[in-house]
Amino acid sequence: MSGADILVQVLADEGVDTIFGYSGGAILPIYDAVFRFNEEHGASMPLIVPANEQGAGFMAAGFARASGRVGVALVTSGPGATNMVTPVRDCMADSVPIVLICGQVPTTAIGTDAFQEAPVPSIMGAVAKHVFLITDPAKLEATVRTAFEIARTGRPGPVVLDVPKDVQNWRGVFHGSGRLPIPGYRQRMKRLEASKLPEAACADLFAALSVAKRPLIYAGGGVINAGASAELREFSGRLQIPVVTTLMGIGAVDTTSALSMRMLGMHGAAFANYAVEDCDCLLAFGARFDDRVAGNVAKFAPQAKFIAHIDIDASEIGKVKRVNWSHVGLMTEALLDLLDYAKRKDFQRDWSAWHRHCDELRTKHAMNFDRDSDLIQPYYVIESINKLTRGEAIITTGVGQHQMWAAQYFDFCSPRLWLTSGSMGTMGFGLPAAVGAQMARRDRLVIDIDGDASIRMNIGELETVTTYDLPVKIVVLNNFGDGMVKQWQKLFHKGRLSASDKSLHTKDFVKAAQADGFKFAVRVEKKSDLERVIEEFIHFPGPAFLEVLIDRDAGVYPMVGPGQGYDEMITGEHIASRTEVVISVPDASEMF
Ligand SMILES: Cc1ncc(C[n+]2csc(CCOP(=O)(O)OP(=O)(O)O)c2C)c(N)n1
Ligand SMILES: [Mg+2]
Repeated sequence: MSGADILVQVLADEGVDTIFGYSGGAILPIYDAVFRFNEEHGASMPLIVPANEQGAGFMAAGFARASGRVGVALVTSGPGATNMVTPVRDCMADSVPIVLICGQVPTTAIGTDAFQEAPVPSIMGAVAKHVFLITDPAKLEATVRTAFEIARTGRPGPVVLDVPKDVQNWRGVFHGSGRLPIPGYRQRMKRLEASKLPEAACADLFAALSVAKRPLIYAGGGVINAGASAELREFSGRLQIPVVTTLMGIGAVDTTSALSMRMLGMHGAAFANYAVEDCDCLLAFGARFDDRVAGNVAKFAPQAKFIAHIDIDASEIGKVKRVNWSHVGLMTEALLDLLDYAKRKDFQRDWSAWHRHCDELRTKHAMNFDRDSDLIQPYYVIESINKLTRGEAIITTGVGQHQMWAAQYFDFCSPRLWLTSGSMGTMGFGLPAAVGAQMARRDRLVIDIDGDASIRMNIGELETVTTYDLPVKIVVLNNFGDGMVKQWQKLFHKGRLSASDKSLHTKDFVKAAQADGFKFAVRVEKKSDLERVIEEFIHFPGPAFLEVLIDRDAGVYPMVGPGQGYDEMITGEHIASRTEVVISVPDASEMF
């Protein structure tokens, strides 16, 4: 077989059923091999072609995030590969497994500044979980298989395969098995997989819990990546411990459940942040005390006498916050070990006073906004969509205020429904991620909640939606500019809106969508039209586009400023702040 045929056969063996990518000279043999494979096997590996390789990267990421499977992207050398740098870094930062296959100039031309040559191993080496430059064609088959193994095991991440054209055209024997020897990595994985929580460690954790009066779980994306949401729900439910999640952890527990205290952090719910302020025992599961959560590390969870941390990545333990107890291992197994211990010891505590306190926080400091405003408030848009989708839709976003409003006001009943560029915060993520998610989950309603600036970044992918007739729903919350940037400029730069106001821009989003073949493309300007149009929009059977002209001055609240503690949180006009309101339990330390 040719190297290209071998590579495609390994993809098929790995269960790949969708490839996102853009062709070009240095990758032609593999594109041809995919074509022939599909001819023989009834289009079992469709190629989804974006407008720009960055789109393919975020499609593969959306596919991976929605399904938990490895996303695959296939691009040419030089500019094709460099257009993928942002999605690869984005996947690394959010621990998303993808395999990116890049064409490369022939081995003899590498280093000569050949046509469309780029130093992919050095560029991607800095941003990917791992990069292979395949110079020995005899190792191609094993390397492709190993790339999938590395992408999906341990802390998941992006793996890049740089495949010179002569390696694609080489002819050799397909073995059907075999991987590269990567003994160090495999030993680490084996240790992780075998890691049981020792009885003594369980005893220590439960000893801390037994004296805790206000325990809180702080769950991150690691729980979802590990497929441990069910175990987390069981753990939290059995022990009756409330849960806050990070932006990446949204959906790990059902946000509508009694024990969910929703999202914490810079734009977390006020009640979530107050719960963090008040807790005396914090269990961090698959979370990493990121600066959007612990902007001021010393002031984070100031009353927690005991902090426990479970993570798959040893380098996260103690990286930001010193903890009292830690375990490096698989999340599912760790939670099952803890549950098993709790059952065997019949561990039970009455935390009803703490539950009442959390309920009170939730009621008194509920999310809210100006409901009487004549202008369309973005929160109202999300609430209205949420009334129809009820926590069951896949939501993707761009980056900015709209992203935070979506995180705050949508419900999520299950994991892998909330797809957002968390750590990198990459504008332009939403639309291609929605395409990838819809390819992975044909049965689900997929909605991209986008910003007018974010959608511009990959607006070419509107056409991809209609080309493949994907019933993706796109909402642009148009505030005529980079709203989040404006919010910071108002707060920290005396309102000088340097390069962030777009009120003089002339883009007609509806016409743009129509030009790309959208049969449903509607702009809403009046509040009274909103609910009716949203109903039509959500129930439209094909691709649909909705632009909503929102209050340009709407802000994201609450907000904990960068570097600040939660005690400095501002909650805006419509969410009650604890420093202004008298609550029945003003000093958490005196609660019990
Ligand atoms: C690729 C990229 N460039 C710049 C930024 C910085 N940035 C963060 S939010 C934002 C504004 C986003 O505007 P829009 O998409 O309209 O969302 P809004 O905040 O208005 O809801 C910018 C420029 C970024 N996150 N990503
Ligand atoms: Mg905007």
